[in-house]
Order: sequence, then structure tokens, then C-alpha cells
Amino acid sequence: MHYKTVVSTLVLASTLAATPPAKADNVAKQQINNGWTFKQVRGNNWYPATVPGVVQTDLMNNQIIEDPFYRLNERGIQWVDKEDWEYKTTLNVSPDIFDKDNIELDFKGLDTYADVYLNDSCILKADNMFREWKVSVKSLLKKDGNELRIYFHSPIKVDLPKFDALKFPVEAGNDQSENGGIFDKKVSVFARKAGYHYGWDWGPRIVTSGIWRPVYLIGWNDAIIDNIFYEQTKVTPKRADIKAQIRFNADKEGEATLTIKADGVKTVWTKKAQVKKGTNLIETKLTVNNPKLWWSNGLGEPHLYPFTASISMDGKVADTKTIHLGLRSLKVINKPDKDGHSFYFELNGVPVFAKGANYIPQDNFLPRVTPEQYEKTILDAVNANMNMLRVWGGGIYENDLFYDLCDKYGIMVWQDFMFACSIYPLTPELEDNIRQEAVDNVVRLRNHPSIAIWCGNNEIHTAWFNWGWMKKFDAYGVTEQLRNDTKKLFNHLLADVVKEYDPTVFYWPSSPYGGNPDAKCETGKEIWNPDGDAHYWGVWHAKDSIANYNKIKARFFSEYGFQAFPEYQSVLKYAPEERDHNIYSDVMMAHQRGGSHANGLIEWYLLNEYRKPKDFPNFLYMGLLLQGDAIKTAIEAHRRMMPYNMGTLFWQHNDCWPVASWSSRDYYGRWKAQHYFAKKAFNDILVSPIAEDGKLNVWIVSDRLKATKGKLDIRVMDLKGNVLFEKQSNVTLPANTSQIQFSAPIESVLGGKQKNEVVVNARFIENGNGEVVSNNYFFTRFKDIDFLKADIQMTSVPAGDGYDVTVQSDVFARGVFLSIDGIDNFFSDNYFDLLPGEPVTIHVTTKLDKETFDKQLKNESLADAY
Ligand code: BMA
Repeated sequence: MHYKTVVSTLVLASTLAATPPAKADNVAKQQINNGWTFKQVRGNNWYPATVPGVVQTDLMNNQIIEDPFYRLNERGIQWVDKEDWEYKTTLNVSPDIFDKDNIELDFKGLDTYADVYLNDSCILKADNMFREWKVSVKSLLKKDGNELRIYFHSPIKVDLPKFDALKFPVEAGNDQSENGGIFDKKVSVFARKAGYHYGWDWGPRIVTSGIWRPVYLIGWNDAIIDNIFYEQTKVTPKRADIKAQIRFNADKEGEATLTIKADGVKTVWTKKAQVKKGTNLIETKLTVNNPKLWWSNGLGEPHLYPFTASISMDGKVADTKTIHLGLRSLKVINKPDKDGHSFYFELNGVPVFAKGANYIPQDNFLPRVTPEQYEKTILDAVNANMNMLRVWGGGIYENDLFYDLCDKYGIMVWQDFMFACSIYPLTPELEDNIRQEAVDNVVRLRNHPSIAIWCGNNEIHTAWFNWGWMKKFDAYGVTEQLRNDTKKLFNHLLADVVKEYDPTVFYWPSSPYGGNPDAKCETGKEIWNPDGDAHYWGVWHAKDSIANYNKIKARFFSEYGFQAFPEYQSVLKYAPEERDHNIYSDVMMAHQRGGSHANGLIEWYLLNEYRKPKDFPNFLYMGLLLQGDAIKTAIEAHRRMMPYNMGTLFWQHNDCWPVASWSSRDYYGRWKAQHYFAKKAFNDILVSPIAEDGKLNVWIVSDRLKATKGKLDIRVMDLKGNVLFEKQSNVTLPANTSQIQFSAPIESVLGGKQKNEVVVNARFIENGNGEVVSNNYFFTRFKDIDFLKADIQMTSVPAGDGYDVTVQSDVFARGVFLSIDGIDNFFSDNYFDLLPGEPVTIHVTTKLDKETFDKQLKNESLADAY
């Protein structure tokens, strides 16, 4: 089997992320990341601090607290969020800034309640981690020895009085206030701060404070560009029409010239305008003929044009800004049809089946996530054949780099606003703060071609209708008030911001949602949502059988998921002691935030589908296989349902710490079985055999934009490899379709064997390039199959950054798992099936020498695990 892999080109990515503007001496910038110290306000000692950073990582770096991700350490650091903290540095202003007429401090992000002092003048009181703050400071600055000091109020202490003043209980089911020692006081709903900091059902409770994004000092003369918006009003293969809006500040009146050029486009656009002192806006229309369009991963090249805009005054360039623009038309088609309402993404006129996952923040300590980790996270989506990630509403509006990488690699972004699973009682101040937060982020992100949809929140609509919220507040007489707050926020305020600042992108009030703010969207019957997107949690939370994924329909699955622990080598990193190695041990339970309910579900499903694992490492291995099989079942079912259903985003792409969760890759970036299985299930051509109504049907789904021809080869064999049935046929796969390409009564393919004695192998071999897409199917549950002990032979040869390992088995081997010690290695495929006598070659990336590698390399298959 051959799958393409995209490798890191980080040099390019970081260039992309931090494209320096063409030199304009009128603007100078200095990052304030040196000389910072911090202290507990009640204490006396100042310690060195890292900026950007947060107080918990600074405490760790100074050996004051221990790594909270290790064993039970999270419990010992809960005091930190009840304290106030102070950060300071001495600021010497570089001469090219000091001489400028205008100087401002630009705080890209402060977490969260922060009073900022410059030379003892309070210049800012910040109260929203998601906002950017700019302050003019020219009059306060000396050349050298300025003191910049930031006082962070405990977010818990600031918000407790707001909680105590409420006459009704708030809803914030995931806020682990009790772990934080504040009983049921769920204060997370008052802070405009990442929801998951307060805990989630996959995350610890670590409420951070700090200068979490960079701080800059910026000096300028004449004019400075504040913001550019390239609104793509109409894009076709023939022409792209763009309305460019350049907002800039000028410190004098006069004539300004705007110049825009783009690499690869012949036209240079210029426009002159009279400007006034203060904020100015110049608008101009741009047309690009025969544009190279931006395509999502799998459909074509995500082409980016660097557009450079300059503002000149008095014949001199004042400021310049380059933005990488992907020209595309990207819509959500949510229109009435015979079944309800469609819900699909249309890219450059083509309906695109969305394949991907939900994304959460990559760490509890956001500033320490490296550019390399960002790129790996996105590449792990690209290399699993995804074309969409959903930035989920309980985390953050991500860093620019995240979207730069999505632009570059063709990953469409479903962008939630940062609200999840909670009631947010509105006050006029909070409303205003939220509006400003929405404007800041929509404006910051709207030029990214990857932004495909803005969504108001995660699960707040469904919570009102399906989680009993309608009744809950009656006793306090506030149901109507809270309903109104919810609708005001998600059906009006945020919708209006998107309409005003990013009018070509679709806004959807909640996920899931069906289009009507006053109606339930998810029915809980076989059709989960006929009008919009669905979160199908029947499998997992409600114990529906895994096979139910084949039945439940929706127009778009934006969530569903299945938990597994990380692999054994990863568990050893956070739970290294022998006594930890039981899923109910204190340490394993602290790293399972779904509690014993979730562990119980893993065990229940495992014993339903498989036999009893013989020990702890094999419990982990089988649990991973179980998760992989469940999500493979779901993805294949969702793709077979095309075009009724047009998207499948599993929960979840990643973890923020080491934990048992629904993630497909663990905190250390290790691929779980699920990620390997998802990669195959997301392949642009999918062969999907399934038993339906007494028949073996083989569906083939093609996401290609052109018809494809090839051979379909179906074999049914026993576990020793005796072929009981074989059928080869020439098939044509029409573009962008899902079709049954083979169908026969099950009895007719068994060759006299029982259903639990055979495996179905279906392969599509493409004409021309000979590319093979292969898939296996079993008629019964795995626990009903007597898998044979496999004799698996492995031979390795040095290749590139590791070894190519050829693996072969005498009998059918289910879920072959290869491993070496530690986690600094990568297997190009794992947990794969081996057909008897048919070798497979895997590439292993590792630094081990050949002798050590061969000695360490182990394998096992399902028959060895129980
Ligand atoms: C969905 C998500 C998250 C949650 C996950 C697992 O509802 O939106 O809130 O972590 O399910 O329960």
C-alpha cells in the first residue's frame, strides 16, 4: 500500500509566519522579551521569568513547583491561581524607536486580569486573554531604564465575587472547581479566558496567568498600517475580484499613496488619497485574471500569492505589509432540499467532503508550544489525508502560525468563537468586552484562505434543548433572561461582527445546530440532524454499539469520538512506577478526566468486541485497536453516506497533556492506532466492504474531481490464507461519489466456512500508476474470531532517517503492532493487518544503530494480547 507523506519544511513555514515587511525606516519594532523577573505579590523574592510565558512554567523553571503533568503533581500546584503575581523588566529603548514621533506598546496577549504600569503610570487594565492591546506611550518613555511592570490579579479571586452575587447556579459542567479547592464555584464563565484552563473531560485544572503572547514596542513616523482586509468578493477560475481595505494611522494631514503588488501578478495597483490626522481608510478594487486558485489538501495545490501593500507619504514609503493570500471561493451551502437542509462546504464551485478532526490547544502552557510542534500538528493532519480542522470553542483563537500552516497545507478551518458548554450571564461590560474580542480576532484572521466558517460556540444550543437547561433555571425565574442572553450573543452579536468584518464567510450560531434558534437540532433518532451539523455521541457516552455508526445519519458530523489510553511507552513517561500500572490507580485516574465512568466504558466496549487482555500493556494495546476500529467504522460509514452527509470530523486531533482521551495522537505526538486507521479511511479513494441486508457490499468512495478507472479485486480467505472466493472486475469511479461497486449474498462468498472464520480483503488497483487501496472486513465481532498465533518475520535495512522493515506473517495477523523503547521514533504504519505470506514494508524513523534497533524491535498481534 502506498500513501504520500508530506515532510516538514519549517524554514519556509516560519518565513511565512514572520515575513519581514520590506524595509520602511519609518516604522521600527522591538520585542520586549529580555530581563523579565516575577514574584508572588505577597512575597519578596524576584525570580527570572520567560516572556512570553505563564507563571506556572516560570515556577517550574525556578524549581519552585514540580512538573504538573507528572504523576499526581497537578494537585500540588492548585494554590498558584489564588495568588496575585507581578512581572517586571527594565526597558532601554533602541535609538531608531526612541526618535520616532509616535511610540506604542503592543501586547499581543495578556492572561487575563492585568494592570500594566510604565514608570509607575498605569497605562492599561486588561481583562480578556483573547484581545490585543495597544497603548501610546511616547510621553511616558525615557531613553533608558524604563520600568515596565504588569500586575496579574488572581483570576479566581477576581471572579469569585461575581459568582457569589448571582442568584442562580451557572452551568459549566467541565469546570473542575472542586479540584481547585473552591467547591462548586464555577467561576470560569466570568473570565474571557480559555475554558479548558479550568479543566475539561480530557484536561487538568491549571488556571494560568501571564504574558502569554509577545510584547512589542513600536515607533513610527508619518503613517503606520493598522490593518488590511482583502475581501474576496467573487472568485472564479477566470478572475478574482478583491476589495482591498487598508486602515492606517497618520500623524499629519497630506496626500498618501497606496501601492499593492503581488508576486505572480503583473498589475501593480496604486491609489492616492487625502489623509487626515488619525485613522484613515483607503479602499480599492483589485482584479486578478486567471488566478491560481487555493485548494484544500487532496484536491490541488493550496497556492498562495504574497500581496504587498505600501503606504507612502511625501514620496517616502511609510509602512509596508505582506500578506499571503489564497484566492478561492469558499462557501457553506445550507439550503433546503428534499431531506431537510444541505450542509456542505463548496470550494471553488466544487462540493468538498470535509475530512478531519476537532483541535484543542496543544498544551496547558500555551507559550511553550514550539513552531516545530505547530507544524507537526498540522502535518499530522495533512498526512492523515485530512482537509479540515475544527478549532473548538473551549480553547483559544489560535496563533497566526497555526492559520499560516493551514493556509500553506490546504487545511480548511472551522473556527469556533471561544464559548463552550456553559451559561455566560451577560452584563453590559461583558457584552462590550466580547464584542471587542470578536472584532479583534475576526479582523486578525479574515485574510486566511483556510477560514471556512465562523461558529458561535460549542454545544450551547444543544445543551439548552438536550441537557435539561430549559427546566433548570425555572426555579430561579431566570430562564427567559438566560435564553435571551444566549440568543443575543450567538444569534446577533457575533453574527453581526462576522457580517460587518468578514462578510463573505458563513456564520453558524452553534455546533451542533439546525438553523432554528428555538428548536432542537439533534433528534436522537436514526437521522441525527437533517438540517445542519451533528455531534453523535450515542457510541461512547450512551453505550450504543460501535456498529451504530453505520446507521446514524446526519448532514455533517462535526463531532463523535471514542477514548483510548496512550500507548505503553507514552504512559511510562507520566506514570513510570509499577504500582501505577492499573487503569484505576491514583495516577492513571488523575490522567483520566472522564473518571471511572470513562474507564468503565473502555472496559465495557472492549469486552463486547474483544477478548480479555492478559495484562496492563496489552490492555493499552487492545484499547488502542478498539478505538481505531471504532473510528474507522464511523469514518467509512460517513463517507459512504455521501452526498447526504458531507463531512466527518472526529473528536479529537490532539491532547494538551498526557491523558486517556478521545485523541488520535497523544500529548507527545505519538500516533494512536486511530490516526493510522483514519489516514487510510480518509484516503481520497476509499474501498469500504460491509455486510448490508444479508449481502456483502463493496462501496468505493472517490473524492477526486475526475473519474478514475481501475481493477476491483475482492478476496475472501480463511485465516491461513486459503482463498474461498475471488472476484476481479474493471470499475470506473465517477468523480466525487460514493457507490456500491460489488454486491453478492454473504453465503455465496464464504466457501462453506462460517462467518467468523474468514476475512474479506478488497483492493482497488488504479489503472496507470498501479496505486493500491486495500481494506479488510470481518463479518463478526473480533471476540468471536479464533485468531491464530502468527509467526511474524521482520527484516530491516538502513534507509534515510532510519530503517525500512519488511514484515511478513505465516497466517492472518490482526493489528500488528511494532515498537521500540521510548517515544523518539515514528512508524510509517502500525497496528496493520498482515495477509498470510504477503509482505509489507514499513519505514521507521529512529536514531538507533542497526544492532540496537534490531534487538529492540518487537512485534505483536491481536492473538498475543489475551
Ligand atoms: C464534546 C466536546 C467536548 C468534550 C467531548 C468529549 O462534547 O465538545 O466538550 O470534551 O465532547 O466529551
